[in-house]
Amino acid sequence: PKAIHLSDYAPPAWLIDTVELHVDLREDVTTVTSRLAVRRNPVRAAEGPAPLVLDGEAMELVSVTVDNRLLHPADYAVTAESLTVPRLPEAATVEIVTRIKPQENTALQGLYKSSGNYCTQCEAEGFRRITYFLDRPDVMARYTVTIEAEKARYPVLLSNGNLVDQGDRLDGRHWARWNDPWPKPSYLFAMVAGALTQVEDRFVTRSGREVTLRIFVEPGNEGKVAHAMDSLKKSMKWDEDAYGLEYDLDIFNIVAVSDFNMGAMENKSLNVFNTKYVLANPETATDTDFLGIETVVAHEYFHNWTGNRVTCRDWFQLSLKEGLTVFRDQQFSADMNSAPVKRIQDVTRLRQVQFAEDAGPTAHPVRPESYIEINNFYTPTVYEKGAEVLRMYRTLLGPQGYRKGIDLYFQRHDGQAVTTDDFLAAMRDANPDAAVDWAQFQLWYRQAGTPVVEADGAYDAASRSYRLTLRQSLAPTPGQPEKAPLLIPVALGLVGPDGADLPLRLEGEAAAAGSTRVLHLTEASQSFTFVDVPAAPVPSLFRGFSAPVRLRFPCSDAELTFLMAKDSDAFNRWEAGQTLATRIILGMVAERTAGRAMTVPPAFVEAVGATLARAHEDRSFAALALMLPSEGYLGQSMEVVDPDGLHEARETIRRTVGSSLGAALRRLYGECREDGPFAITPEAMGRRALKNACLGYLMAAGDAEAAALCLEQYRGGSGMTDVLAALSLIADSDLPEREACLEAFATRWQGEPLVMDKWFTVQALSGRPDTLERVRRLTGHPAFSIRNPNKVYALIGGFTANQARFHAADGSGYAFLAERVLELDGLNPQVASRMVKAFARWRKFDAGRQAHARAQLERIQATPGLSPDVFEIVERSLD
Ligand code: DPP
Ligand code: ZN
Repeated sequence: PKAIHLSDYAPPAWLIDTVELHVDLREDVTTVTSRLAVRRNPVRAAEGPAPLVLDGEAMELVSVTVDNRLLHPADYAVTAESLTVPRLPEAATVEIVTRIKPQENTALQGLYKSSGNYCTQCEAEGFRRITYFLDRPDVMARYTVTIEAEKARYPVLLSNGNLVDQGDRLDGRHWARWNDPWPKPSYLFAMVAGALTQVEDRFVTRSGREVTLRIFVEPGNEGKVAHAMDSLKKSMKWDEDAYGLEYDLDIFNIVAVSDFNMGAMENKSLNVFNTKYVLANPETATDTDFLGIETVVAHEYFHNWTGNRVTCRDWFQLSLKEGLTVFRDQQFSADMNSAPVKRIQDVTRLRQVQFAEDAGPTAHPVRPESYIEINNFYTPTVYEKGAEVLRMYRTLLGPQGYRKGIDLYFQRHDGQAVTTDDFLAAMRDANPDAAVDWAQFQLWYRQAGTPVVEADGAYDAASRSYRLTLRQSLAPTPGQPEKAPLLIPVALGLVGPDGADLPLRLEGEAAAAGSTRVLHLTEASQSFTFVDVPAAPVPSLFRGFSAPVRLRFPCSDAELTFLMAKDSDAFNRWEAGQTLATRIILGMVAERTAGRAMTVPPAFVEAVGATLARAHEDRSFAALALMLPSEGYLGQSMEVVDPDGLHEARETIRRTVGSSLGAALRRLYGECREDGPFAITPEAMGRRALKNACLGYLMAAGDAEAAALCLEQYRGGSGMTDVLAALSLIADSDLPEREACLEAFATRWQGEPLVMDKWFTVQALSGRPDTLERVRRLTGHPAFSIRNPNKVYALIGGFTANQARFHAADGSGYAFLAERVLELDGLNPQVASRMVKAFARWRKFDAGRQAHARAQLERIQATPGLSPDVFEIVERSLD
């Protein structure tokens, strides 16, 4: 497989103005007839007449016709990846007939079958598995699509845009024709044919357009779409209010399918969703699921402007639409729920997965420079770090400056395929007075890795001044040995002895400005002196996590406890607790390594006690404050990751807190029990989260009373959030009821695939020593299928997230994963590649584990016929 480089980008030699697609669906074979109106791209005219080279793979070519003249096979050339038609006039109508077998498509890219229904996934390069095409995002065409199928089996026929005509044939078949008036790249094409039921609603846009909203699901699931529909309407309204963006067609359709590689897909007016992000009721879905649905429905809807109306020039620009759209869905969810809680959740995820990516062999910039397989670049860096870059624009320009930039971006680029540089230029040009070095800011797109910021502060009582020194550094990443300093927005406050924010006046300024302000760290090392500081402050740095960096600040445990209680910035109150917990857990691991007993400092237990005492102020926040950093995230702070030490230390803290604060935890648990009807509101979700956090500590302490509470919650729980929280604790325990509970759950929910996914995950995440054995056994369970991505993510993905068990010292976890990757690669390379990424951190572990991991990576590498997807990740990992 060959690498593709950003620096090789050239505009297409040909353009396609219109596509008329006819798709004839039959059980044995599907025939696709595609009529393309092509013309030479004027911007490439100087180079002389280039042949028309279309992308295409995994299909059979039947015929090629140019301007109604059937070509002889000698008149064109076909390879495994392309069709070349030489000697065309300036413009032509090219008709291509191909045959495909969607029923045998296990890769779930292009046209495939899920639960007997036809659906498509074309991003990034799936359209070339349906017909030959210029399958690149800078070729935008108008589509007219006719779908023909047997009416009884496939009563519903959908594509993008508007239904313009339909009819029945005499032989029991029927057809429907759809036209999409908006030019679009092929990756946004979609079609669906199947036996689906629909739930309908409507939304009136602010300028009065009536939009019909439909969600299509398999019969029987109609009762589980209300939350998704509600989320869609909220998203449509929010985008009008927050960004001034309205929907632009009369129909918006969502189809839920159970076999889907990603979460969902933003095809123009025909979003295709993984059922996981559509179906929910309180019996089957957790609060996390409800929030996930709200976010993903919004995300895909928001793509209609950020992605569809303005799309990417090439796939190196993926973050142009994904980073921006993730940022938009984060803003939306923050507005619908609690902003600080949402921020804490987003940062937790960023650190857990993106910081890990940045620190390993697959590190890449937000705008990558090269790839072998684009599917490998739908990453936390492109998505989540990309969203942080958007957030930094807003932090630097303020809400109004940011909005001006967004408005200019749409004014300039509506209908175009553009780059992250174009986006930056719009932000810059809309804010000519902003004191931002844009060339330096652009480095956030170009440099991989997580910057480290070291801070140091000194208070001088005599001059009443506080001097803050910040130093930034960025370690080398693959292909980038040298790094330049970044423009890092540092939102900070100075907290006075009574907990109030002190006024912030920098030396040389006339007056103080606010209680939080944004400093621009632009140099490798820079000092800032604040004057008129009445007493020694505790600095609160990177409020709201104002930049995606790792902060090192040598403050005392007492200062952290102070910030936990007093900081006016909710994010930093949480952050102080996390920093303290991290420090203590790492200290305990060091004690264990030195052969000493691990002890939990009483001050830490006291700090947790104080959090419990304040918990009623904001229960969702308290639940997050009680959450210890994950073992995976803690591992990122160790020179050599010690998975067993981390697991034991973390469990020891949980046990100690559970037994020392048992009474308070039980009281709080009782207070949080539902006293009204079940509700999906931030308030009710906060109650449940806090209650389950308390239950977790109580179970860790292992007393009989806690076990009884947990079993009672499992058996009598109203709603999946409580049932699953209890089941996870049971699955992690030695309770004699354990097996019976797990079995009862599977019996109860065997007809609900999404609930069975949870059942697989709780077992895969169990800290028990027999977890791998159980996971192996579960791969043979009737509800498991290696062909269903959700099942793979739930069981295999769950297991690789279980640091202590996956990284077992004997290499058994690695061997298991390698077997599954090889099994998957022949079926679904995209999913196989996602799984193989779990090896990427292998060099962070000790020599013994490294040897085991290397052996498995080499075993995969040596396997003939590897997909480019897995090949690329393995190559990088071994590099
Ligand atoms: N389906 C993916 C997303 O919406 C890729 N566009 O992010
Ligand atoms: Zn997206």
